[in-house]
Amino acid sequence: MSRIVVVSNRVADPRKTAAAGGLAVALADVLNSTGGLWFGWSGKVVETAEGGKAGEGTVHTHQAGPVKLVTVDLSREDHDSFYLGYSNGVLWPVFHYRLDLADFDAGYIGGYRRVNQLFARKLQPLLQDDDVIWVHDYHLIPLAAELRALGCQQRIGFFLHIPLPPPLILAAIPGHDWLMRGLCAYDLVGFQSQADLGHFGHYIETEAHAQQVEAGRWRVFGRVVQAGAFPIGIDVDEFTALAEAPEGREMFHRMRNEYSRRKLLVGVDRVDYSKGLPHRLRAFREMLQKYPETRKSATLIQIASPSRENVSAYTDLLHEMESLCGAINGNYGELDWMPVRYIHRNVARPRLPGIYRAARVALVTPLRDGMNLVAKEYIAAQDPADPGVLVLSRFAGAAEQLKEALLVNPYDTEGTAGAIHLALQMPLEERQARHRGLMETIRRYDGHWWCDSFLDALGKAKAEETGTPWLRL
Ligand code: GDG
Repeated sequence: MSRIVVVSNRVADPRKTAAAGGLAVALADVLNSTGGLWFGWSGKVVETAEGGKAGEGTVHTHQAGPVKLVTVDLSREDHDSFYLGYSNGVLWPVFHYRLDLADFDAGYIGGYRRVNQLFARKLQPLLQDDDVIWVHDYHLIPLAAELRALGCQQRIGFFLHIPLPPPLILAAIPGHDWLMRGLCAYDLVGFQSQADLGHFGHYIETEAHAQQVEAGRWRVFGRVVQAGAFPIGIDVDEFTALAEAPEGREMFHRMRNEYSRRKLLVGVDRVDYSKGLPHRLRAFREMLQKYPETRKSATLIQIASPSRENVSAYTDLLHEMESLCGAINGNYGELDWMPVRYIHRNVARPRLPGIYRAARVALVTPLRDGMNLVAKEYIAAQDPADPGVLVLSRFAGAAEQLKEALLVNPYDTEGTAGAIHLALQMPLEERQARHRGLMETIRRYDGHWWCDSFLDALGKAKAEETGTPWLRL
């Protein structure tokens, strides 16, 4: 089997996957078994005066068991324009349908391209002829084109963890044609859902006159590109084991004792505007208002782990969350009952399954989400004899797969409030039947299935290139 080279913005030590989570577990397996290489940013920002020119980064190499980790530092200038500016100030909002939050500062794209060129320059000398390269996520869309420009002939696949919006939204990005041309330089492009794959096909057909050769294959920009939907999954066994481990069990019992007189609802999200946190709180408030019997009997624990706090849209969101939680607790709380527990901290991963298992209902209600792994983790952590209910946004990629969840439109406050109420009341038999169906799906399409099916398709992708230069800014 060929060596697998994974490239992503951040790199995790495959020996410490319990801390890093599902994606790292799935990737660690293939990396370990092929003695692979994982390449990305070191997480270190070097002040330009100290580190010299933008676009020059020191490379660090670590051997983590059979896997080689290679990371590169970024200068302040590159980090700010590549990471904060273009990746998280343009691509993240637009790909989540939030044109209103995008900052189309023309300067950012230069930094984005420079860092992709830096990655290509530093990675290329480390590559072997029969390596298979798997690039991850929106930070690195032009990487294949940059590697090709340096003469790399290896098979290169790309997986987009976030949604791809419809063509008219994509077309709002200045330079979208360059970006999408870069995406088509891969041999295989993977999306989370059929909806995203549909948007890709629609974009290249309408904007780039692509011709479909067969299902999932198009002739475009002088070559053939293949694309497919590979919904990401979790390692169900790893997560169930975590729920049964001492820390998971201890957490479960603590929560059950602490909230013995209430039904718990849980939300676990990075603080991000795509997650629909204020909408969720408003729906919960609406439920308390509309169904007074739920007052004193339902408590929502919202874990909101800090994320990208140096991007301004996130600061506004934090203020909105604090004021909504304060208002709900102030207006509805009693001396012996607080409706919302808002925890703006990162909770240690081994504790999460216990919290999920103690919760009768999980609220996973993003406004848009590539997949949403919390939905799958919640299902995996349940006791099949007495499982909780998943309330899931129809706008999460996971909704294409998790049909037995209660699907909601998070923009519809009343409708979501009604679904949360229904979830709290759901009889045991129905909860068990829904949970069985959900469990079957997350087991069949777990993290290993995701990795294997993507790499299998990449191995079979027929690269037909006719030599068109990829990048013209
Ligand atoms: C992107 C896409 C796609 C959250 N809070 C804590 C914590 N978490 C963990 C969860 C889960 C992960 O973070 C979040 O994954 P999601 O999938 O829900 O969301 P994103 O971070 O936005 O991920 C998404 C994903 O990539 C994979 O392709 O599904 O659509 O946006 O594992 O458990 N973990 C710990 N403490 C916390 O407080 N330990």
